[in-house]
Amino acid sequence: MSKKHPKFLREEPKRKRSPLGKIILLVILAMLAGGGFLFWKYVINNVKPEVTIEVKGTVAAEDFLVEQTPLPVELATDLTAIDTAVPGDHTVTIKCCGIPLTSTLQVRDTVAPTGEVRNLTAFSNRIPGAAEFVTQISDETDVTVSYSEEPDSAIEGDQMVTIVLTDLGGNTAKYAATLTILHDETAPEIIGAEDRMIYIGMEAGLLDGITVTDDLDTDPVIVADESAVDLTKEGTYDVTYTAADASGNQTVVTTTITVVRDEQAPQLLGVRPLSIFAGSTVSYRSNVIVKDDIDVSPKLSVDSSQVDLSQPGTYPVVYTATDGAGNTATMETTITVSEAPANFAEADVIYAAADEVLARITNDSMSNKGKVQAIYKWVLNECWYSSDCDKTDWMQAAYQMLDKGYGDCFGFYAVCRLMFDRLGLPNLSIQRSEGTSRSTTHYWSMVSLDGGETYYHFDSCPHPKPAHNMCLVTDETLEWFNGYCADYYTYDKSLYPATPEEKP
Ligand SMILES: [Ca+2]
Ligand SMILES: [Ca+2]
Ligand SMILES: [Ca+2]
Repeated sequence: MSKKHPKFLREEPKRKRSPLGKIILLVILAMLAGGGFLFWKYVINNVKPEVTIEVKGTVAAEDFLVEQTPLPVELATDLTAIDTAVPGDHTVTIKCCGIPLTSTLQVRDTVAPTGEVRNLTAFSNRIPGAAEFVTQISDETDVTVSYSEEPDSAIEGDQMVTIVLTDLGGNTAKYAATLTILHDETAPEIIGAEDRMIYIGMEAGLLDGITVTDDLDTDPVIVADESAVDLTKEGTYDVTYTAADASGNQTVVTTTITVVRDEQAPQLLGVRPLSIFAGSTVSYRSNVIVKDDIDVSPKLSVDSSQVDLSQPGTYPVVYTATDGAGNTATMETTITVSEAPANFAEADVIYAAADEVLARITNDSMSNKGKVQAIYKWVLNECWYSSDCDKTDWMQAAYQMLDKGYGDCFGFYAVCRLMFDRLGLPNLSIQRSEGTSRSTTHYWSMVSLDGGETYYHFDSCPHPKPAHNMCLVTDETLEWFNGYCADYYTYDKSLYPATPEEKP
């Protein structure tokens, strides 16, 4: 028997994996599969497709992950650059293990706005916008205000309106309010627009003292059109005032402005030294008048601040006259206060005595001229001349004439002055100038019959010269009398108005 060579007999053993190898292989495969799964789960699929936040909310990188992971995760997008105050979508890139993955950040406004509304009253031509009803709005985004339905301007009175607040997220809130519509068809009224005079160099102040009122509009407007006025040039110019209410009703008033030049100070007339008894009252303004070349009513002010009427003494009194252009004239005089005598008569007693006489000799139907003539006649008939007359206080001298019926020229002047005052007739007191050819003084009055426009001389004191009447006479008459009786009526004419040339 032949022996097979083992070389040929021996079959190739089948190659078999060892169990350990299989296990290792399986483990490797499992590891690869698991790694892939983990990679998919914790890297590729671990980023949320979208993330939603409320406006003005905050968001961080981990908010984009489905599951938190120890793997390196970082934001490739700068979240601070995203405006979260406005609703919108933003692409955000997150790098997981260096792999960029995208998500969408959804910024949403889901909360409706809130607000406070008020009721409104409006004119039919000025229907307010919806927003005017809203006094306060609260929301995280911008809110628009609208009517749910436009108001009907034809409806007079109240109507309900619905105000709608809508935010950027489309959320709405509705509020009810009352709209009261006024139909105004009456134009405003302009008060105080009168022709005026303005001095060159002064502010026009065209709206000074002018008011405008309206039946319904509490705040009507007024404008003055002064385009035609030249305040630097004398002349008369039109000024048009236009007032309008909120409904467009208009009132137009045209006035004229006279621009005048006034550079001359007013004239103070009748200022002279005053003399009274202590305890008496004094009216500084009576017997003083102010005349101006332009201003028909210049102002008079009196500074008697240094006077003490209770203490005998001589005090300064300063008169200042000011015209509308601001020109002023000043005159200083004195008031002498003397110790009152025991038989001093009170003012009310003196007034009563004068009024009693006036009631007898005058009546309401008489003209001022008639009343002045009645006084003149009464004095001539009822009073007699006596040198016994104290000149310290004209009121006391007047009372002596009324009570006892006598006095000197001062008494005659005083009692007539008192009666003029009681009748409200403007009058001035005149005293003969010192240093004339006459050694004595003399007193008389000027009296006005026309409220202070013009003055005439009046002297009721008897005089030996026959056939003269000094009731309401002119400057010329006084001059004529001086021709017979030198300096009898010589006085400082600069302190008194000239009389008219004709007798009244
Ligand atoms: Ca909102
Ligand atoms: Ca009106
Ligand atoms: Ca003047």
